[in-house]
Amino acid sequence: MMHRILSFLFVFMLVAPSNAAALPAKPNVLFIAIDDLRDWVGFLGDKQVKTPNLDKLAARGMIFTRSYCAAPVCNPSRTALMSGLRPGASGVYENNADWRKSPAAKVPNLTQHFMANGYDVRGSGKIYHGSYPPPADYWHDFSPGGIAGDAKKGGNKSAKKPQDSSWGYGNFTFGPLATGDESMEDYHIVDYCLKELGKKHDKPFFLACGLHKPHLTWQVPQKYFDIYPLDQVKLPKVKANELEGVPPAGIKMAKPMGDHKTITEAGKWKEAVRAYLATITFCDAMVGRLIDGLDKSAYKDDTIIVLWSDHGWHLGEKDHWRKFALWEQATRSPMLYVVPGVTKAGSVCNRTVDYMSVYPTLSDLCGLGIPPHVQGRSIKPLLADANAKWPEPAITTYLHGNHAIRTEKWRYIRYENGDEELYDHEVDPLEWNNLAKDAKFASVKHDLFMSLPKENVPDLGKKGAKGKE
Ligand SMILES: [Ca+2]
Repeated sequence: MMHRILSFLFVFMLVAPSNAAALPAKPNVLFIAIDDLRDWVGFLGDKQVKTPNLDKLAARGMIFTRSYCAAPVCNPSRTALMSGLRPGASGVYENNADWRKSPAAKVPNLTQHFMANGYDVRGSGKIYHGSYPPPADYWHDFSPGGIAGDAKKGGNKSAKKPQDSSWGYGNFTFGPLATGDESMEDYHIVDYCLKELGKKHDKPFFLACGLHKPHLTWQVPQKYFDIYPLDQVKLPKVKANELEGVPPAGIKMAKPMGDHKTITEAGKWKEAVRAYLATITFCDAMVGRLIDGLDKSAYKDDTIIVLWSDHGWHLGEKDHWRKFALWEQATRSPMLYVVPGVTKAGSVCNRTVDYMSVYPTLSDLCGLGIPPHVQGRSIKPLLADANAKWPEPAITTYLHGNHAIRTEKWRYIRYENGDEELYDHEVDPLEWNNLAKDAKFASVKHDLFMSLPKENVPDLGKKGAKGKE
């Protein structure tokens, strides 16, 4: 019997993934933040997009099929993740609120917590929202535009002169560029990180890489557009009346007479989707460069990789575009972890998690302790066992007093004015059938209602200004 067990163990050790090695006491952290990437990645089952590098990375660790932002907008999402305070606790609900003057700046943020615990903390690119860079003492070193990018006045992320085939209005501009990858700011942000990975580090490091794409504008080199011939591009699945059953507060968020009207009347829906796909694949290539660099470095086996995108994106579902809403498309975004000695290669977790978990999880994995102000919960038990018990819903907040609660079965949206939506994801993954008014679901709704955040501090945003995207 013992012989058989030993044989089994021996075979298991032979086939076990490389991350079966133990988690080091002070692992390094490679923290990859992506901007505006919705659930259109191969590893979450999208059949159209090409994300070979992200898929390869995902296969090394654990993906989350139900991961959600704390807020469906850059500034509040990132503020919540980095500070550990939900929007309802910080008062940062939109891009118009300077988080540096909010309670979120009065608690140790994630990078400060790592600095206080002996880590060398560096980064480049978009980690916090661009309008409100954190004070210099949040990092040992930080380069907003990456190597070479910083040297150019104001970086080089602004819209480039597009080719004739481009189209757009405001920052909603897309089209191929005649230039190469090196013309993109993200290229230089990755370069910064590659340089750090190539150095000898005496202390454990926390290295943050904040990529700007696929945020608008969707202007990337031509080769990424060439991957998606226009006549083969598929639009998201929508029904004839997408806003049927959506209450007034939801319609107000959808703004059907805004982007949707402009884009559909111009006949640009398909081209817009193509440009988003192209920009995602550019982002994927940048992640590929970064991970290749890690794999060639001395830190391949003792570095935790976490990758997350700050929120999702609508491409016409609910007659809505961009983020700024509480439905599945705006709130769901990819998250994955590769943790040596903890995650098994190719594992999939279907529990509902939101990004308030990132701060406590990284602190937990690195043995730093979790500061008492942090509102999320460590998902280390899930990283070790995808099926571990997890009673928490994912919670997303947009503007003051509006929240979405996501469980494995339900999405419940409660707006500040009392309007409600309830969707059963087992039968209605596209959220077409609002059940909130059906008396049959009163007790379901009540249970979900009890999970709503109790704290809704006043909005610190500048009145009448939405803030820069
Ligand atoms: Ca964003």
